[in-house]
Amino acid sequence: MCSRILCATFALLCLSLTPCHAIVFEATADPSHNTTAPTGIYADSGWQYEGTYGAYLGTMIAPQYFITAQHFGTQGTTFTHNGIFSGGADVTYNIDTAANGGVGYWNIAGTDLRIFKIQETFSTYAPLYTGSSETGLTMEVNGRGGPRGADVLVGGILHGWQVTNPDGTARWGTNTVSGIYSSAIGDLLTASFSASGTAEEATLSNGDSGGGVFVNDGGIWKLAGVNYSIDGMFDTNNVVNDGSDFNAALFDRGGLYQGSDSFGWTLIPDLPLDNPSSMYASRISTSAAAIMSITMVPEPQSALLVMLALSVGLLQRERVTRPV
Ligand SMILES: [Ca+2]
Ligand SMILES: [Ca+2]
Ligand SMILES: [Ca+2]
Repeated sequence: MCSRILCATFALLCLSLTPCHAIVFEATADPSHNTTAPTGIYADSGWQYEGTYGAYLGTMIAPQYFITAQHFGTQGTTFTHNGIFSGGADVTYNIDTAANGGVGYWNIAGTDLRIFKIQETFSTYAPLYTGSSETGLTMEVNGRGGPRGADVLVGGILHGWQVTNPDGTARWGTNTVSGIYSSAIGDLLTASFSASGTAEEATLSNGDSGGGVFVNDGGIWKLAGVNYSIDGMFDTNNVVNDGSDFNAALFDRGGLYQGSDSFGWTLIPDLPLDNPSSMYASRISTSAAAIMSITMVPEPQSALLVMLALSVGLLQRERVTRPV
């Protein structure tokens, strides 16, 4: 769980976005749904690159690096590629706490992204999505937050479900990237919680932060985002401090108030067309260069090759320019 102070800080920056918030499914309330590796068209769609970092998830992105979110703070000194993700035994790696001059991690400036280095070497890691065409792509999303909670009714009609406290169980779901939202903490991928969406339509809940969002780029699933937040909060009234506000996954926000007791409430009109709530994930592509400047350290072997090539070049130049 992130601290209330950090949550408040981010709420200020992001206005209506509520950070630190599991995968909630549109089609089922079953808490054991999608708690094992995806199969069929979603086989190997990203789940295999996830691992646990404290109470949260991170994604392996290079032989010695994983990426996660900043806003929940540091979560200990290990990262585990659990058997549920790998299909094998749990393997726990030790974080290099002296990395980056003793900081112990790298923050990608202007974003919620954070990179850690491990002392050992991962057996697998995710490719990064570096294009700019995420919108409209099918996405797979992973998290360890709470399952679907109580019904949210407007005039007796179901509009979605409240989110619950994290249960620590990793789940995967799917959605479609609906757009890019430029925020104070960088570009965010958005995806709406659609009543008639993807086969495993899902959105985020409390505790899903840090999990990876993957898109299918011409048949290859690549890391395109890191879970950050959801729309919220919601209320059935605009009376402040009566404790009636809640966080929710809504396929229709119509008829509910959105906002907060601190910053005020806005009534969302209840129209015939659904107006779903969205999830937000820190966009990888706009930070890909910054990420790779940290993770793409030259291998000793290729450095040696560069040096060899350089000396050959120097010798040749010397030979050419030497008067005879
Ligand atoms: Ca959707
Ligand atoms: Ca209220
Ligand atoms: Ca409606």
